[in-house]
Amino acid sequence: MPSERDEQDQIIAEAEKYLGETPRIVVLGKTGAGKSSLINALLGRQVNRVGHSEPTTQAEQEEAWTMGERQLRILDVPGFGEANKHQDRLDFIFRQVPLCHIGLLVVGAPDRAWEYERQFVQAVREADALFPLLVVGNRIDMFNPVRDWKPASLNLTQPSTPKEQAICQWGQALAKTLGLTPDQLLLTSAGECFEDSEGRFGLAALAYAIVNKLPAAVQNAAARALQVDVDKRDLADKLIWGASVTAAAIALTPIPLADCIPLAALQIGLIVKIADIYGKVLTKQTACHLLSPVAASFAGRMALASLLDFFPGLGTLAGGLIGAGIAGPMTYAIGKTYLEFFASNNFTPSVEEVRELLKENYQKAREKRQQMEQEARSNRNAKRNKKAP
Ligand SMILES: Nc1nc2c(ncn2[C@@H]2O[C@H](COP(=O)(O)OP(=O)(O)OP(=O)(O)O)[C@@H](O)[C@H]2O)c(=O)[nH]1
Ligand SMILES: [Mg+2]
Repeated sequence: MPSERDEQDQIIAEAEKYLGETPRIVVLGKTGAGKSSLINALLGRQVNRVGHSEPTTQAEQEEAWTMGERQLRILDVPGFGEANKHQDRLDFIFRQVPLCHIGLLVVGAPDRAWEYERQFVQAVREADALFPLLVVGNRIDMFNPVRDWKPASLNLTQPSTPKEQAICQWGQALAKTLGLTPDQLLLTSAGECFEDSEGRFGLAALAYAIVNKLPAAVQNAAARALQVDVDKRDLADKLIWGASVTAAAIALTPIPLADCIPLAALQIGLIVKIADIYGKVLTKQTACHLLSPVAASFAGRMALASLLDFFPGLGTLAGGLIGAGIAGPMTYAIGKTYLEFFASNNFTPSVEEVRELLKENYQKAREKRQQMEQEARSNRNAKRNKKAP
């Protein structure tokens, strides 16, 4: 029999996996497109070498941007399209794509030879139609007249100057060739060099688009690193929903109460992430303690009677099994409950406070049960279909 301590360690280790995820961005494109320059401009510091006349980034460089406990990883892949290395680079990129949360394909203006890019976008779509890919049309200051570069007054929504029109026409042609939706293409200038902060354009919009295309679980860390404001409640709600659907998915095959460690870990991870959105770094131990009245029951340490007290709906279950219909709403109620406390700056709610709000939220959560189960099933089917040859 594992001891309570073992069980708690196991829950924390599982939560660690869920929490340990760092946003990972892969940046790729032909040599000279401005990948390294864009990364430097986005992070506001020089992390990658920038070249002038020959391919500069020679080996894949992974840059971890750390702020306190939070991290963002950006992988700068050497330019593809160099004839003798093209296939090797593509092979490398395709090994990275499943490990990354988002890809940025940088195209340097005014280049119009987009065959490599077209093939690449198509190949990514075939490999994983849901992989978020943004295309960045960079170096837009280079359109004629080159000297006429006033990024502060550039209007690409209603282009009127010859330069604005040239930029927009190029962007439209690029989007058409690569088959992009309007939200997939961003037009930027990383500036002539790192010091050229006044020459930059579109970096804030790019950072915003990156954050919004990332999965909710890593959005907050990326938003911090890229200095993007997020709607806290909206992001927390997305996280809660995602975790509830995951919980429903875990429990699609009913699991014995005593065997619910992944579920508890997911919920601890959720609590830590919601606290993080509200600017509080909770250790997993603290989250575990906060959740102990609830989490402990999943690990079999609390009598079923007190679990029933928390989640009245459980009473209808035979044999002490947790199914998708309970696991989803439970997770939802837990998330919503702690969201309310954290949003009002209460990071140490009492057991009584938790009890009261949890019951209330669990009633509301049960109304969403079918939707959760449905989404869990369709996610499972989508995954199965993806795995099928
Ligand atoms: N005018 C202008 N120059 C840029 C811009 N972005 C990058 N550059 C310049 O273009 C050149 C190539 O930029 P890099 O950032 O090294 O390009 P890269 O895509 O990383 O190239 P590789 O490492 O060789 O794959 C450098 O001289 C940059 O200063 C831009 O938006 N405008
Ligand atoms: Mg480079």
